[in-house]
This record gives sequence, structure tokens and C-alpha cells, in this order.
Amino acid sequence: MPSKKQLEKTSKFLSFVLRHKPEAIGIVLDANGWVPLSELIEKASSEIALTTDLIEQVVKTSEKQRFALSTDGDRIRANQGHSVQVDLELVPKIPPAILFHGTATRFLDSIQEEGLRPGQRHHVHLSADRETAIAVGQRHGKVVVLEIASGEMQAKGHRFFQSENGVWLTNRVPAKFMRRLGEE
Ligand code: HQG
Repeated sequence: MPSKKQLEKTSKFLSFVLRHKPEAIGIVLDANGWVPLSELIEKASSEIALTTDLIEQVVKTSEKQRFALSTDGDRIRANQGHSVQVDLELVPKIPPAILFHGTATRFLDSIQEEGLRPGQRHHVHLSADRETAIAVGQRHGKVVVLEIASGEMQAKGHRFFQSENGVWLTNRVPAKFMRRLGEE
């Protein structure tokens, strides 16, 4: 069994190349974000020693289910969070009435003005529970949780998607659909 540290290091590396910088190791993702494991292992070898076993362990143990293997087990892709253009073939889905977004207090003025924007990613990321939103927001600073009227947004024509690992995604959230919850 690889150590926790080794799994984490590998997971970070995979996020980096499968979401953001495939060209850093000279791989090309296909239109849907997939890359053959054999190619990934070979091209990554100057940076990190990967094996099929290690990658499978990372996929299996990722608490957020960050990656998926193809049904035949030959290819891998990141489930969400990309900054490179890939088509994850997401199908619009009706969201729960309320979703949450955790962010940092320092972003609030700008969010109030522009609404939530995807930034470097394809979509704004939302979660079904407050706890996840708090954890996500804490990465950026003093956390604040926004409650999003996703049901109302959907009724007004905004489309929602759910990634394979359960994260809710939408293109943007205008300020009128959000309400600030107490700071944590
Ligand atoms: C903020 C992690 C100013 C937004 C998590 C966020 C998530 C604005 C930051 C996933 C803004 C972007 C995504 C505006 C949004 N003005 N700031 N108009 N609109 N923002 O990291 O949602 O570990 O790109 O509030 O678990 O924090 O990578 O997005 O604070 O699911 O698998 O701009 O990343 O997953 O930050 O996190 P991010 P996020 P992984």
C-alpha cells in the first residue's frame, strides 16, 4: 500500500496535469478530458514515478472522487475543476431548491457586484451541504457561506449540472439569487 503522503502527492500531480497543464508533461487530453494511463505514466516519468496500481489507489481513495477511470480501466480523467477546455458531457439536472457556496470575506464586495463567476474553472462550484461549502471557502481565507436560491434560478432558465463526484455546477450566479449566512 502506498503511504497517505504518496497518495496525496500523486493526487496533486494528477490534478495539475489532468485539469490545468497537460502540456507540462507533453500529454494531450482528448475532447472529453481522457488520457491513456500508459501514456500518462510514461510521460510523467521524468517528474514522478507512477504505476497503474498507484493511480488506481489514488482514484479509489480520493475522498472527493476527483478522478475517474474509463470502464475498461485504460484511461483516466479528472471529474471536474478543469481550467483547460474539455467537454465532460454533463447533462443538465434539476438542482435542490438551495445550494451553498463557500468563499472568503475579502471576495464579498466583488461578488456582490458581479455575482459568482467561474474564474479559471469552467463553472461556479456549489455544494448541497454547508459543511462542504465551509471547507471550500476556508481555502481562500476567512470563510463566509452563501446560500444560493438554485431552485429559483433553475425556474428562471439557469442550467445546473452535477459532476460525477457530486459537485453542483452552473455558469454564473447573479447576486440577487444569493444570501449571506453568518460568518463561521
Ligand atoms: C471566488 C475544490 C471575486 C469564489 C473545492 C472562490 C471546489 C469571486 C474563488 C472546487 C467572484 C474561486 C472549486 C467574483 C467567485 N469576485 N471572487 N465575482 N466569483 N469568486 O478555487 O469554488 O480540491 O476556483 O467564491 O472543493 O473555491 O480542487 O473555486 O472563492 O469543489 O477538487 O473566487 O475546488 O475542489 O476559487 O473551489 P476556486 P472554489 P478540489
